[in-house]
Amino acid sequence: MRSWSAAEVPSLPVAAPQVCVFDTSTGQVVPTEPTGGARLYVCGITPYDATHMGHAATYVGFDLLHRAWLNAGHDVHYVQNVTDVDDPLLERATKVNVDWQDLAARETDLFREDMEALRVLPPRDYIGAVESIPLVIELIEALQQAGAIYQVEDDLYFSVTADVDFGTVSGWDREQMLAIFGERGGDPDRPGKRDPLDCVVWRGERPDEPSWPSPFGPGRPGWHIECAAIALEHLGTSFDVQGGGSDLVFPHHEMSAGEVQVAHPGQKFARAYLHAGMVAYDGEKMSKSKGNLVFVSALRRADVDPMAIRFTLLRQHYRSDWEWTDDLLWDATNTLDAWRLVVANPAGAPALPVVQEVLAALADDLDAPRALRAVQGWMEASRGGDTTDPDASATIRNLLDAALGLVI
Ligand code: 5CA
Ligand code: ZN
Repeated sequence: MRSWSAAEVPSLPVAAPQVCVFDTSTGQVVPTEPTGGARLYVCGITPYDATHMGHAATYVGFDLLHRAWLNAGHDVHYVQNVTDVDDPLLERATKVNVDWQDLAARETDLFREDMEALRVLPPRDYIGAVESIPLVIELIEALQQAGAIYQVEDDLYFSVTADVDFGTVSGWDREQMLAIFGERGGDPDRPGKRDPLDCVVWRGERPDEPSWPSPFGPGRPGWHIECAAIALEHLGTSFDVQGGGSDLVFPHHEMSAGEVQVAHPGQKFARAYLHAGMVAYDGEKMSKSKGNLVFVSALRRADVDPMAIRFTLLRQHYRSDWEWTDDLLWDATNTLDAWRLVVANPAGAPALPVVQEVLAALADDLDAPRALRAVQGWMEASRGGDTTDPDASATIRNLLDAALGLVI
């Protein structure tokens, strides 16, 4: 699939330190140690509605990792999927009476525009589920060889017990898993399953649903195997970071990891699993299914500066759960205006210590709020009359752009 275009990343006077991130599977901040380029997979959208602030926060969060690695001198191989065939997309297309492919294409285009406006650096490989069906079939065949697949009516299931490490991504116990599996696309109560937690990898053809031919009969891919197959093909095993929102910890990331690890015994799926916090609105998680949404595209149409949207998102730590309010956006808009007035003067307080502090904050589990506090301190010192650094403003503007994707 076509990705979107990249904003230029200015170079900085010093390199960023080694990037450390909070890994869900170990519950610790761990150093990333990319060898031969950093490899990142982030779960992409299911394109049945426009990009909301929750999506935007997640992708801006991982954009900080992308930028931190670039600033540390790594080449970054970033892969993202588009779940362009799945139950929620087909259900919405039927409900609004549009062709599911047209709906997916339209919403994916809008997502690309939103990402460009927010200066989120694009993935090198932007890959749809539909175009990856041959990869999914290949992975299911490998899992069959490993004895980890069985059939229930026309559907194929992955046996979670085949993965000796099952449960180590989320760290959840069975009870927690069973409590949530049904809410997140699973079918724990289906008769004929060997384990209630087993997940569908190939869904046999149903009337009025799209299907593709396969050695297992016509059907379509299950959700988790889509990301497993795409990540495996484009990044290999043991890539550096698997990412997404915290709603994907279980079952999605647990299952994707299990499927790859059973097909490739002895290998890890990813070295670290990063999860962004959930953005709420009106007291509940912002979600397409609940309809409590603030869309990036709607704000853009209302002439809101996309940098003010990005600034609002950056003021929250990527791992926190928080609630979007219009006041946060207005406050970010006012602060940006004030910052722009300060950098209109080329001279300011010494910039180099700020560069170092911002890069250190981002290398320490992508702490954008700490980075922004350092910049705020520089703004106050400069506004207060410290003009000892004649080119400080240019350095600070480059820093904001390179490290935080903010153009002021
Ligand atoms: N296509 C799958 C992933 S393979 C999917 O979850 N799509 S999605 O459109 O529902 O979500 C896209 C990304 O946004 C996921 O990483 C998800 O975790 C994240 N996300 C969804 N809702 C929120 C929210 N309210 N706050 C933060 N992130 C969110
Ligand atoms: Zn995914």
